[in-house]
Amino acid sequence: NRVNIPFEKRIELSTNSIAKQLFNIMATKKTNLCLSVDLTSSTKIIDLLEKVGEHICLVKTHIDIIEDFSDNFIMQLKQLGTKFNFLILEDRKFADIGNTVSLQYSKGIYKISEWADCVTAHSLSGEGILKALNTCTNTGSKGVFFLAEMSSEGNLITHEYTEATVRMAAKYPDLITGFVCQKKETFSNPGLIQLTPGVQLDSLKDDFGQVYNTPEKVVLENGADVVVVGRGIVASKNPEAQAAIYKDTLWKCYMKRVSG
Ligand code: BMP
Repeated sequence: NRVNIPFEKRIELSTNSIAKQLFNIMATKKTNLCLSVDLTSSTKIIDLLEKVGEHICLVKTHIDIIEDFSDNFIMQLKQLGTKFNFLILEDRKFADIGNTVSLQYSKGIYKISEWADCVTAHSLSGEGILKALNTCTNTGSKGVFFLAEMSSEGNLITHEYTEATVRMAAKYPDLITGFVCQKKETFSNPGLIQLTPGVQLDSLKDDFGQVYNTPEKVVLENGADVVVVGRGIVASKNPEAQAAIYKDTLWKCYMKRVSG
């Protein structure tokens, strides 16, 4: 069962270079925390990452919510990634036809393909989206977290949709880093990474349908490898201390999972 195999061993089972890097970072830094920096000010994001960079393996951005976006911000973000050894996931949730996605990925103001180690994409529009992301010219290695399930209540993803998404991903072993999903049964390939959002220690939901689970539930029961925390850290009074708490709690759950 993939969830009982330690990250070190899963490195060699990966066929995507970003998945290999991420497993490696998690094993070395002993953290499976992904911080979702859903802030609208680039200076606030940089300040926050200076404080919590040591605790995270991955930072997840929504680049289109930033009000003072600049190329300098990207430069600083990349520098922090190198300094603290974390990767960058742009949570763009591409969902259009392949041709449009290839433009959204590499052009416009954000030029996502130039700086994001990996991106998220929906399977809704079909395989063309993966073809497009796969052929886009990009200097380094790249990865895709494919949306197989969502955390929000009332979402329209069915069991059949999830299964078809996992089958679609299997055709692109070089490109797929893993799945954004909620359950351990969703996929079995130990070379792929389960990225699970919807985690908070102090809250069960928000006002817009987000559903939160505890670290224990998502890591031990539901098979999350990398756990996404946004407001649980970002909106707390002391993000630095909170990030350390989430990191320790999540890592303990992971250790329990692989040793038990
Ligand atoms: P928060 O922990 O503040 O609820 O943030 C969760 C983050 O994860 C958001 O950036 C959201 O876009 C993302 N997300 C999610 O909440 N559920 C999903 O199913 C997929 C996501 O990417």
